[in-house]
Amino acid sequence: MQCSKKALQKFVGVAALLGASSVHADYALNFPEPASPLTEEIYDLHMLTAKMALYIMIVVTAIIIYSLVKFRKSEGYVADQKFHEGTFGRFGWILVPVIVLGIDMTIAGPGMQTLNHVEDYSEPDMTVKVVGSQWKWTYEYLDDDLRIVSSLKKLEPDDELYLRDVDNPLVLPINKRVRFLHTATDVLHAWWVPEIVYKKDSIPGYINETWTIIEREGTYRGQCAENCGTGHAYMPIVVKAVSQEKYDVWLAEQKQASAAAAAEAASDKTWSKAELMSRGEELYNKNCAACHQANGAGIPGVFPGLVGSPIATGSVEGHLDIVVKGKAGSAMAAWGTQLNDLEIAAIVTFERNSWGNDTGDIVQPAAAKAAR
Ligand code: HEC
Ligand SMILES: [Cu+2]
Repeated sequence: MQCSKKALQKFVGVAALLGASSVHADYALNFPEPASPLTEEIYDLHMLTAKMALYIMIVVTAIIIYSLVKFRKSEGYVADQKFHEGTFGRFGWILVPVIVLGIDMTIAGPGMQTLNHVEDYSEPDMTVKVVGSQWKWTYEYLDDDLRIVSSLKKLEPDDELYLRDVDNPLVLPINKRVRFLHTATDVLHAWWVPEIVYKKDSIPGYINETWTIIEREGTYRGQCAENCGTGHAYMPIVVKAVSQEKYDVWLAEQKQASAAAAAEAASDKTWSKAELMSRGEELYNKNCAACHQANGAGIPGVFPGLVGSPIATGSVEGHLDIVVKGKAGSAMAAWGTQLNDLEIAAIVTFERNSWGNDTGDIVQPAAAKAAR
């Protein structure tokens, strides 16, 4: 009795844990409704194989149940010792593989066709380069000279979109053929949005290609599908598909904003410490806190703390150097390619005057420019 009581306690404990767990998932019986011709084909293929598996299961289960009932020993059934001499016993071993092959061919036909469509690299209407990094996505609109950095939106665990929302979604027009070029800056990632596009790995130094034509306006969500380190769960994907008109308006706004930011960074204004600190804090939390932590303490043994660190409290040049150029062979990226001079100056000023670091240094954009 003692034992089963313990087991019961364990069960109740696990059930309570599961019940209290605040992480939500979309529970549905099937895959999400596809929104592009190719994902629709893939979905149909899935339905075809699932249906065939179901039919086979029904037939096999029926034969097993029938045999168990019909030929049971209590009915006095005696096993047929001459089965292999009958016609079925002789030719059944040919018949069964023929049926199996027939089933395989039925799947292989549409399967081949879908594969051909996956590899159909016709001329696109627009191209987006999708770059995976630990732990965010960067989208480069190659036809429009626009870059968007998309990272996890911090939400409370009880929020419906916890771990599924980003600050800047990828915005795309519907009914246009979009080509995605996939690559990564550090380790393998995979950009996967099941409703609109199939999955291919993002590999540092290589370019992979996928394509889509989104047929319905809407918000489509996905996740990185290649285990890429401790922040793997923190790089969700959000694609917003809108009409061409809305897309054009959005694009014009984005271009204007990025031109304004570039002009601001290039101006030879001297920034005050307060301005740099407030910008720096925001940028630090967005870009650096995933590894170095919001309190600057880092994660011992993995990501160095910046509190009193030799570089963050040493020479300004050394500090700018590692932020601009990164550290080869480590997770520390070269931020010079992702942030402008003003942004780098603000972050470095912030790191040098926060969490008890009190170098008093005010780093101006010109210094960041010189460090490139
Ligand atoms: C993906 C994780 C990651 C992110 C994000 C990241 N870093 Fe780092 N950082 C590292 C690692 C790892 C090192 C240690 C590199 C080495 O020396 O091997 C490091 C080192 C540093 C150092 C030197 C610390 C010392 O004293 O050794 C500074 C300064 C720094 N990072 C600043 C930044 C800034 C600024 C950002 C944001 C713009 C940032 N890091 C974002 C991982 C990260
Ligand atoms: Cu990833």
